[in-house]
Amino acid sequence: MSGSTILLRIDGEVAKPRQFTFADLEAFADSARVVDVTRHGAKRGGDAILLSSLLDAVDATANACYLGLHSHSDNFHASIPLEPVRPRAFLIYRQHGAPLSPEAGGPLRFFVPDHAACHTDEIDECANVKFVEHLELTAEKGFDNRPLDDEEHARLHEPN
Ligand SMILES: Nc1nc2c(c(=O)[nH]1)N[C@H]1C(S)=C(S)[C@@H](COP(=O)(O)O)O[C@H]1N2
Ligand SMILES: [Mo]
Repeated sequence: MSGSTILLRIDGEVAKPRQFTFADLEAFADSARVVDVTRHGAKRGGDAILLSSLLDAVDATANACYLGLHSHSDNFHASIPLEPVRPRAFLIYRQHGAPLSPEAGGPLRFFVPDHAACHTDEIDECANVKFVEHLELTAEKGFDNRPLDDEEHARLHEPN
């Protein structure tokens, strides 16, 4: 992956849709960065950019009520209420100074501290979308194919 590869696009209910490269994420101020995400419960470590700082950069509109998290590479999608996660969620993008590895959910992984257990709430562990390429802000709940029960969940995590 080169420094100019686009890692993320943010669109939908935003005034200024934008794409971000690794260099763009590195250019955020220190106040936008979470250093060592294990302090906030993320198991695999790394550093992150706050969701709120990314949303400020695209100027999310007042109509933005849901956050769509899309991984097109493995067709995994979640749509969660924005307001409760906006101040605390972040996108993990770097580990040991390099882009986050696919093994850790990279190049970008969404993470909400204090998420609920899998399929017990809209904001659950399953919403910590790995390989996330696209954030889409919407007024209504959008497409979501997270597992709905234990059986579906077990099938998703089956080695293939
Ligand atoms: N892209 C993508 N993200 C995903 C998943 C997935 O299958 N694909 N599984 C989700 C589910 S159901 C859970 S419980 C967590 C598991 O995170 P872990 O692999 O770090 O344990 O990732 C979530 N993020
Ligand atoms: Mo899950």
